[in-house]
Amino acid sequence: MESDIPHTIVEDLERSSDLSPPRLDPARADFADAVLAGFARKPRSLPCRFFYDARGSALFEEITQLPEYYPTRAETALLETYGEEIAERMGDARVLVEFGSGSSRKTSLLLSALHRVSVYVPIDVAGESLAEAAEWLSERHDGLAIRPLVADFTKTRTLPIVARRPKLGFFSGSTIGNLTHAEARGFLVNAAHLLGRDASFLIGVDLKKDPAILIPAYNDKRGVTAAFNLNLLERINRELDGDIDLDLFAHDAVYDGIEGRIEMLLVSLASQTVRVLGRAFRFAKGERIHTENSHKYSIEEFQALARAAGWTPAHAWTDADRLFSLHLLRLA
Ligand code: AVJ
Repeated sequence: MESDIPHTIVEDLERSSDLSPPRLDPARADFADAVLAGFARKPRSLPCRFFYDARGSALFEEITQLPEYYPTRAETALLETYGEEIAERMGDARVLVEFGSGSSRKTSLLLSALHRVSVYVPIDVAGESLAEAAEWLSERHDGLAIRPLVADFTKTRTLPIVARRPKLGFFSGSTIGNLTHAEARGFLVNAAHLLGRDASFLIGVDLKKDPAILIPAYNDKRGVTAAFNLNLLERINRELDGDIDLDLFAHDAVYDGIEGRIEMLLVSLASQTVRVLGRAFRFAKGERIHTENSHKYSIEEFQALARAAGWTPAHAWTDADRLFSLHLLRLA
């Protein structure tokens, strides 16, 4: 049978008799498709959205406490220092929509300053942490209506509450850095549609800086980021009948100065064959699996990207060490 599947992959697959994946629930089917496609592709890759199962979300919360990982502390300090000024400039909307909300811990700071907001719409793929965050917030913000949306924020086309305008958007933690520049632009264009005319959008953006600061932030001494990255392989073993030997893969984080991004990788420490849902994939020693991009921007670069997506940069706040920035964008 002549096919356009490259020879090496046919070899990989030949050892597995049945090509059709077993019947899986939608969430696992999505994960299975991404893993089987990612392992069949060269270079190999796995989408970073699959970091956030319950264990991954817990490990990320641990990362935010690490001495090397400055983004969360820097952004929280900016919200604490400029919260009132930010709220004033954001205007008196009633609805706050947050993309990739995670634990919503920083959101509480913003909500405390946004006195008129009565409806909060957190969007996140991690259903468990979304529910936990909603409960945590409702204990702290009386009368706030919370409408969680379990979804991939890059694919969200409608919101649970459409009527009310203007809306405020919040995208924290520099999660926009996970997207390529083209994807980030597409996301900002889509967010404009979702938030509607007269919207204001507050976005956290990690700033370009010395790789000597960036690389340890993604490869900490205690190995928490390594565990966060390797958890992707553990998840394959847990959910997709994988037989991956975790000791035969290592975490790595490199800085690509041309693209201006950190790349997280899993490196095969041996020539080996791993199985996922009965399919075998051969890895050479030193072969890498790409698991995450974390793009860094200068203030000007991010403002140019926002303009290209139809937003008007209204203001930007940075900390004294220029580690992190918060951008207020408006939609005319
Ligand atoms: C949650 C996506 C913003 O890219 O800095 C932390 C995730 N990856 N350590 C980031 C992450 C490795 C984080 N974001």
